[in-house]
Amino acid sequence: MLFIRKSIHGNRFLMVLSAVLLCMASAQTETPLQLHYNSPAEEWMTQALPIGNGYMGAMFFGGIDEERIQFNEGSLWAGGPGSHPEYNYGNREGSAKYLDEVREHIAAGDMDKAHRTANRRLTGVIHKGEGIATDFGDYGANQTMGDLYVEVDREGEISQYHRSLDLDKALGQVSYKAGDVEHTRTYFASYPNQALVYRFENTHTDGVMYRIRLETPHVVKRLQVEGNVLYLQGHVADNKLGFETRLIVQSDGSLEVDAEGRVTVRNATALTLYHVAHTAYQHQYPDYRGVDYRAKIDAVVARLDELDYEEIEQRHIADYQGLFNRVSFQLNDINHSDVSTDARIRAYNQGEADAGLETLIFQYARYLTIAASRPGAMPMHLQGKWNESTNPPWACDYHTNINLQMLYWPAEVTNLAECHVPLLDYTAGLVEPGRVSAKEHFGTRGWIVNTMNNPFGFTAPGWDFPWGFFPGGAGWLCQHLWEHYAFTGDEAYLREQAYPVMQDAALFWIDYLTENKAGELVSNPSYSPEHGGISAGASMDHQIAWDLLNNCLKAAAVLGIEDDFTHKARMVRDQIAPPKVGRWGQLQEWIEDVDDPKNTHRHVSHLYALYPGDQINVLQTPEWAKAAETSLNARGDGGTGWSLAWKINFWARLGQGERAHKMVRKFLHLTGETGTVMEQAGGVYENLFCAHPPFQLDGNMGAAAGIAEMLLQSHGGVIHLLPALPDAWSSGKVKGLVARGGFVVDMEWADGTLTQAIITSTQGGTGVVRYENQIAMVGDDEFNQELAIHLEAGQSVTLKPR
Ligand code: FUC
Repeated sequence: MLFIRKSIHGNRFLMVLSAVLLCMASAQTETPLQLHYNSPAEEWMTQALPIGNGYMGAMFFGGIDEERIQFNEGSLWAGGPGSHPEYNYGNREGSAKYLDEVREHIAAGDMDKAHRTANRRLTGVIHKGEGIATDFGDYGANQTMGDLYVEVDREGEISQYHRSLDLDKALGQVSYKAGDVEHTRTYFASYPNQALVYRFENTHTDGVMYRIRLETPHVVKRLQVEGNVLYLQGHVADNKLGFETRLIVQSDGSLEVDAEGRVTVRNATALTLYHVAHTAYQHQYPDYRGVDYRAKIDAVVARLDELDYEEIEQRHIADYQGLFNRVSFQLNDINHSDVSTDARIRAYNQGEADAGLETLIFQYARYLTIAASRPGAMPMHLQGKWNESTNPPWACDYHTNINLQMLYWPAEVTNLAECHVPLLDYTAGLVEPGRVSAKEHFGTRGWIVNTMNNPFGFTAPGWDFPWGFFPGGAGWLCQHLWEHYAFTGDEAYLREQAYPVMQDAALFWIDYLTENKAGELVSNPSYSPEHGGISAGASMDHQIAWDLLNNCLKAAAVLGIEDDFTHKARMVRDQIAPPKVGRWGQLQEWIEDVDDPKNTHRHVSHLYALYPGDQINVLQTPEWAKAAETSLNARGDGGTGWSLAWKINFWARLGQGERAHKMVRKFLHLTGETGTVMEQAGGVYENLFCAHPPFQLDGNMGAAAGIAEMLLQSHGGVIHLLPALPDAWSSGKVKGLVARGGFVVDMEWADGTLTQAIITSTQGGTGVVRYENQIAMVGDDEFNQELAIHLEAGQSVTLKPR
């Protein structure tokens, strides 16, 4: 148990000193990386600021008379086992027997009938009913855990208000003066201590009064204060998933509690709240329960008890900077970091150049990744770890037809491989339920997951087509397993965890693909994600299947495996319908040449092979790359937040820096739209969260991946330096980006030309480095566009341009 401290002021000097020392030690950024504002947040989605420790997320508003901190724990979901007696992981038993009928209608050219039959027979199933509070029946939805309110007493006028999120140290801060009294608040989320920490301080000689209460929309079993600990225990109404949130109150003031579980702290000059939460959820099919969350919280609290505030804060900063400081990125000279972030975005939208805002959005995505995805925690959902609703748009779930994967696009290249782990672990957990869905819905071996996935093993197709049909989700997730190896070189991981999961996903495609009249293997029936009608088949399926089999073969080669599976995988890969160029020079979205050149749909699924896949690239498959460009031009430069972000990556892969930069500018368009708009309204909010709209974190991550892709690419066996540098980024430096093969790349450039590149190998190995205007090793005068490098682990090479 932690005791209320009498005085904590003595440690302030130490705290400031240690912060200064830490800052000097890390001094990696030249200008502060900060989001900052001159007023409190009024709106959760667009203005409040996020902190997170991987497990928990919280949004603080910085209200003056009352602070609101909305909080989440990533495993609190409605739906799944227990929510409805017939919950069956979405599966419609025996659905696969209708596949032939659908195929017959397609063969007869009756696409309407094919779609109607598919929509009646092949869809997954949800159950609605009494006691189910979300729109998604027993599929459920991610849940807010609740809100913490802290009322703050004040006298006098408010002045000098400032609210910020510091990305260098992952600290939220609020400061203002009430009359002559200075108030400051600090918010952070500690991964090493598994707690959220909020600290309120003031300079009033007698201290002020703070009043604390917790609220939750869930069933409350206990809301009680014991000593200085506030307990809130409850469960989600429909599935009875238990949880506890615990708040430890420390202050130099006097503490009173009331029967409603409110705590009043009087005459306090400092108040520190340690906030811990866990649930009974366990990622284990079929029950998804089993964590003793109260014991877990006890253990966390016992560890907190051994440290004081300063130590906890320092441990947090050291842990965070251990990841964050791996990459630094500066552009040009102009920097507007002193302007409040909202005003800064507005000026940028008026056409002002602000490369610092572009580096900020890049680093913000890295901050958000660290805050929302740490080993042991759930992967990021549509809003990362921040959701204030019990019935959020799209269930705030795991969408695997772009969104979940995009959330992790920057993880490896921006040197946060550890943060990728929650997705990789989660994917492994989908195999068991996914096998049942593959068998019931497609009559195949292997595992699948479709468009929408909850954490309770819902791997069946969605409950309506076209949107619900997407067995390609599994193969796409497996790309992440392979990429984790490609960047880290972790062979044990590849052998034990990745390869078996990839291989099992490949079995689905080996069984499902059918030969068409042209002798090509096709996905029949299929739909291109959320776009167009039923087909035989959709190009994205073919590209994902090709990519998955190709990655399986690369993995098998690394692991020295050559067996019946690799033999079959090779045959199937080589027979899959390749990308096709259609009647107006476009890359076809379907095997049927039916693309509409006027269509500007947000999904650009048929360009998967260009990014994130690598079946198409400018150097090796220029005709397909040209067709992809034609398609991309037709789709236009608009879109939802994630769609704009995807287009940054496409243009970067096409080597077109100006166009990629145009998409960066479009992505940073400030929108006030918070409702669901499906087309052409994407951008960001004042808090720099991506607006689909509504808020979706995927676009933040996709944009950061795209920015990285403009600076460094490493697909297709080539480490390409500055492949898509726009004029607006004429001078700059970036350190710590990672290329496949485990090469860490530091680059500097001026006047649009590379001045130096240092490449360090983390694993030892060979690579080919490319720079369009030719490079040579320092000390060597043989300049070439491509240069082979051989490095031992830990060894570096310095390259210079011609
Ligand atoms: C897919 C997209 C939508 C949205 C949703 C969460 O359905 O088509 O645009 O991003 O996921």
